[in-house]
Amino acid sequence: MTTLPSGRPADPSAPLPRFPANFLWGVSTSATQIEGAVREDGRGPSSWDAFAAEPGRIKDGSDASVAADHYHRYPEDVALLKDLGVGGYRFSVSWSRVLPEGAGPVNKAGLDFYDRLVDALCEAGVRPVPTLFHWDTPLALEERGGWLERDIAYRFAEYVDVVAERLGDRVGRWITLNEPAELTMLGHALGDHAPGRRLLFDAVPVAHHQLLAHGLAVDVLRSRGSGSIGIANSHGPTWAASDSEADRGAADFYDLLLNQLFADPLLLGRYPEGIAEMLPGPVEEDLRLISQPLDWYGVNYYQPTRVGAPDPAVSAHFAGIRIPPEMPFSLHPVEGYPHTAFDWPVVPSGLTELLVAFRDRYGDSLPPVVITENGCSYEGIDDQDRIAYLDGHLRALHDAMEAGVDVRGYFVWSLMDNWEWAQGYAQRFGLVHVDFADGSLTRTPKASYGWLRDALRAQK
Ligand code: IFM
Repeated sequence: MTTLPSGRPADPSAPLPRFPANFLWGVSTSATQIEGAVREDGRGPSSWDAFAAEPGRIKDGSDASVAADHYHRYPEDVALLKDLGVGGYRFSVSWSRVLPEGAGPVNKAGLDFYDRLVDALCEAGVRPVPTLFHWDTPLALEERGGWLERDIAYRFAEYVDVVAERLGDRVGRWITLNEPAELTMLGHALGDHAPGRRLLFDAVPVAHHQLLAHGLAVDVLRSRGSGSIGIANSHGPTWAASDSEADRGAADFYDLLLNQLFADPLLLGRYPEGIAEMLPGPVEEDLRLISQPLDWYGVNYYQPTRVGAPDPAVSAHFAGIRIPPEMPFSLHPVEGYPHTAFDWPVVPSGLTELLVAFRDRYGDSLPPVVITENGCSYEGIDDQDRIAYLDGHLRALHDAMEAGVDVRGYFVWSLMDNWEWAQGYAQRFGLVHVDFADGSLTRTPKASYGWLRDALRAQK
């Protein structure tokens, strides 16, 4: 039996604690990572298509042009969701499938795809939970400056209106954006993700423009009658590498970048000190839009980060991310915990710590929380490590609820193995194995799929 770092032995055969009867159980995916069909039915190119075509950008040299071919195989995938017994399915809508140029003419065939998917989900009794933007910026907009330009927020709102008009009669819950922190930091500050810009702190406007886009989208969705809107932000505890003042200062700064920069404007209507002066435009006015009340707050949790003062010897490279020496911090290994195949530390108690800290920081301004992503990369179909991971994190989530955090749902990342961005097909996050090696893309439910199905049945 593995001992999980919370100090509790993981015994995934022991029943999970009971979650509330109306708790929403689900799984998540995103368009670029599973759909494929990138040149079909009028879809326009995205920033990730262009990025993957640049030599050396993707670890295994792959691209997402076929991915898991969900575009054609969605009926089989919906059947897997139904059999799993989840109540919700979080997927993303590809902006460039709906508006190939990012703005202007609507591609009816692209919208038809999501219409069919939503119908199939409703028919299967699975609630559709679309994310309106999961990193795949239409290339035409990217070439005009993308998220560095304020204009993109308004184009996003127009696109959201098109999607909401078509799907709003069957979609009850919307997610505006996925992980704006990663698009800002990995895509624009460090250049490891599309669009590959290395702007360091000049990337901060990208954060603001995404949050503005979120606020405008909330307006649009409300005007279309939606009463359930959230965002999926990635958060994690930040641990100082040592007790030294320098390390604690660096950890606080990292916490500000990863957590407060994206949560404070939404939940408190202000930016954290130290950032405000880097922001463009009429920020005060924008903040009124950005901080409109949400129905729930989505948290993607994977791991805590150990942070120290700048130290080129430590973090020239860490967990696949290059930290340039100019950054005012270094990232250190989180030792004493198991690690996934992606080398991410497995720290279930970090989820409890994070949620309790959020409740303490935001108090009544924090709406009910939904865990919109949590999962791990492991090889193999008999994935006992993934079972231990999910079991440990669900117990940690329950601990947070017992400590008084209002949590209403939990979505596993991910339904199936997929294209893990700059890592290509090397990292497998799925409950369902996809055979990329022989090109058949055969779906095979893993042991974790069976475990989750049984766990969900036991909750009924
Ligand atoms: O695959 C990603 C997903 O697209 C966003 N959140 C983290 C996942 C694992 O890296």
